[in-house]
Amino acid sequence: MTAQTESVISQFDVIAASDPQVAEIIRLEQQRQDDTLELIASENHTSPAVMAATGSCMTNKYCEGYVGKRYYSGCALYDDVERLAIERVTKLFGCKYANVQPHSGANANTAAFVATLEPGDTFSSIVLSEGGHLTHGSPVNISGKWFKPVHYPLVYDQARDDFGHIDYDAVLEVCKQHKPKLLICGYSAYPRTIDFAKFREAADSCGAVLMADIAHIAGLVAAGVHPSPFPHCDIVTTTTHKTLRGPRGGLIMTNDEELSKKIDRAVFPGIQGGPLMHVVAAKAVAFGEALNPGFKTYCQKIVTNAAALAKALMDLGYTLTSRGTDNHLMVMDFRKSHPDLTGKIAALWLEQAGIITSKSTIPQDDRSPFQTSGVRLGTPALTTRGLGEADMAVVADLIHRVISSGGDETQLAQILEEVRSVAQRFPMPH
Ligand code: DSN
Repeated sequence: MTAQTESVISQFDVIAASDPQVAEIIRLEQQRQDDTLELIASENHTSPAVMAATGSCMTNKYCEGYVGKRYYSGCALYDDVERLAIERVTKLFGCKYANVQPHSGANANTAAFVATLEPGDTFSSIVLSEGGHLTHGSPVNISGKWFKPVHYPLVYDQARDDFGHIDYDAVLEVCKQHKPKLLICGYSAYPRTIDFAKFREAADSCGAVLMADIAHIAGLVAAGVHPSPFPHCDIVTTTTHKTLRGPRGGLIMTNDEELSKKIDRAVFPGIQGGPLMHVVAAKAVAFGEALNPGFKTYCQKIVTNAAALAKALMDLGYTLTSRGTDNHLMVMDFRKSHPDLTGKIAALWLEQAGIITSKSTIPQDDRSPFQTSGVRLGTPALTTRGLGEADMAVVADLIHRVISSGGDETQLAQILEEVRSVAQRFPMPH
């Protein structure tokens, strides 16, 4: 029995004694996680220590304000843990200032907007359907309702018949023409390395604040496996629960003292009230874990696993956007190999076989975000469980058999059994 399973069982016993209904749901969820292969690029399995901190007594306290400046009594230990989280994360990313209070990546991004823009101001980003994020100007999000997005395009690579790479010339052109006050780089479904220096040049051409949303690649950046947005970017936002392997939450970093003050005011009292201090404590634990030398090796494995999975899928005849990956994720584009298959249906079949993914629009997709023509895959969670490069060929083969089954229930049930036995060979981390 792993430490994670033991800790879940002891927490489970406490919950079961008081609320059997909720305990049963949690037990089934642990079983689901144990028995399936998690390939959602934005998900991971945290350590038992991160989960224990999240479930600790630090959930009981109100701590509006910041270290040494709280609105409630009894916050001294919360100051200690928030200070520790800040010290660790600034060391981890090599920057001067950090706000560890955003409840989520979406809140971190909204706070960055509030800190740098007035309602109606123009900013630039990639559109959600091409790999951007809801909070980068979607018309249904506050970023698109209150501010004016101008989206820069991906470039068409004729030789590869592909739209998978950022068009850095177009970014510069958009900046010169529209003069955004904020330029955003960093994405949710972009499999390639981001050239932050090129974004700096574009931002400087119009005096824009340059913001990197590294939610997906934060762990890789911290480990030095992806180039750092520092010193090029003015503001760096991220989540803490993806490749960084911490608790669910957000984070904002900068090297600029004035910006850091604006960011602090934007987070609290601008858009949030009391911080989730149990989560701040868990962030401190996760940042401590990421400072360990083993984290670099882990992130290197995430990337080599992704490269191996991408190669295996392409060898099986699948098309990936940008024709591969440099980081932890890849997007399967079914339009050529399976023109009638939507991402929605593919993700459903995969789930029936115990392989958990997310449907994804692909650049130039003519299907809606509810249907999509692709599926996004990532290797952080599999790598956490200890799967290696050789196992990626097995995973690719399982995916291929699911897609080739055409949704046949009998075949999917057989594959589910095989997935379970693969998953059981790789118990949760401890
Ligand atoms: N929902 C996250 C993702 O899947 O990429 C982004 O917030």
